[in-house]
Amino acid sequence: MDAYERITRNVSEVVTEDEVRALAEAPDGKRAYVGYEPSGVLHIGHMLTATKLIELQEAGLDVTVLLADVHAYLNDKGSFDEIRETAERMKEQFLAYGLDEEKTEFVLGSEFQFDREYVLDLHALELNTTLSRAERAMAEIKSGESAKVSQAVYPLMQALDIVYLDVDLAIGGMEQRKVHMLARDVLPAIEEESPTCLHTPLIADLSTGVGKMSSSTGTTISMEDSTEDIEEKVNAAFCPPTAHPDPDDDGNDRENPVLQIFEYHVFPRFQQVVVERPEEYGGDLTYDDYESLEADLESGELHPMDAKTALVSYLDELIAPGREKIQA
Ligand code: NAL
Repeated sequence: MDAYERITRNVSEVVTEDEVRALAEAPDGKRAYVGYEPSGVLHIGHMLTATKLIELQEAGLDVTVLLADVHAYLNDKGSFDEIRETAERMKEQFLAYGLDEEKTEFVLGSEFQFDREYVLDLHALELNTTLSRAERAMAEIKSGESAKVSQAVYPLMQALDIVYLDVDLAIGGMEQRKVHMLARDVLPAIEEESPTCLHTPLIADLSTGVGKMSSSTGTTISMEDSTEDIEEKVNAAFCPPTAHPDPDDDGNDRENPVLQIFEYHVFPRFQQVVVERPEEYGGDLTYDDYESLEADLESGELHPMDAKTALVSYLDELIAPGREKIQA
């Protein structure tokens, strides 16, 4: 795999390809970053972008993780003091997940977002952005029903952070794409360059395969889960013997979340996946890439139950170090 393939592996969107190709040609000293609203415990959505950061570190990039405490406050996630406390715990969990300590810089938003110069630049962006544009950018991020002024400021600060953290590549889930597009449009008001972005896919709800997996509406997997919790959730997951299930009764698109977790979480971190089976059922199956596992599930060679059992043990291995940190 060349550097460009590795950097863009498993991403849903590259903005723009030419810009990422230029980065891939000279990754040394280049910096990628993701921002997270601090919450006490990492869940599978955080882990998905963290896996991408680990791949980027392997490709030679440096990484900044922004613990976006002020953003979480603006998005109504609690008192500022509570949020600050959870940020520290989150950092420990990211390191336990496998981010390279030498190549990762953790920054709290509040370290620079109250600086006079930052605040003035923020006001410049406010002057250049309509309320409706800011509101649209936040549609897939904001918590609560009614739009607050704080939620219009939020995406502008996210855009400005890209300038202040001096990063070359912004990473986020697909729900961040409208904020990044806003950033590409408004930043030229204060900077000459627009940020290059990579967007990672969203994983479907575990039990239905519809929509996005989320802790607020359904089942998610987090670093707090015991092995038994993971077992229970994965065993109950939607896993038809296909990667492309038909729409549900209401006509909603569906995915196979078990396959998605293999593709986006397991294969990027393990050279090889072994599905253990008793001799009488054909013995162990060994996969060097996601595509061959998917093909075997579709052909019936690999039974969904055996795929789930293997998924539990790989997910557990990924989560175990963070779980120990949480319990310590
Ligand atoms: C991500 C978030 C907040 C601030 C950021 C600043 C720069 C880059 C990325 C950032 C959190 C993200 C979320 N909006 O929904 O969790």
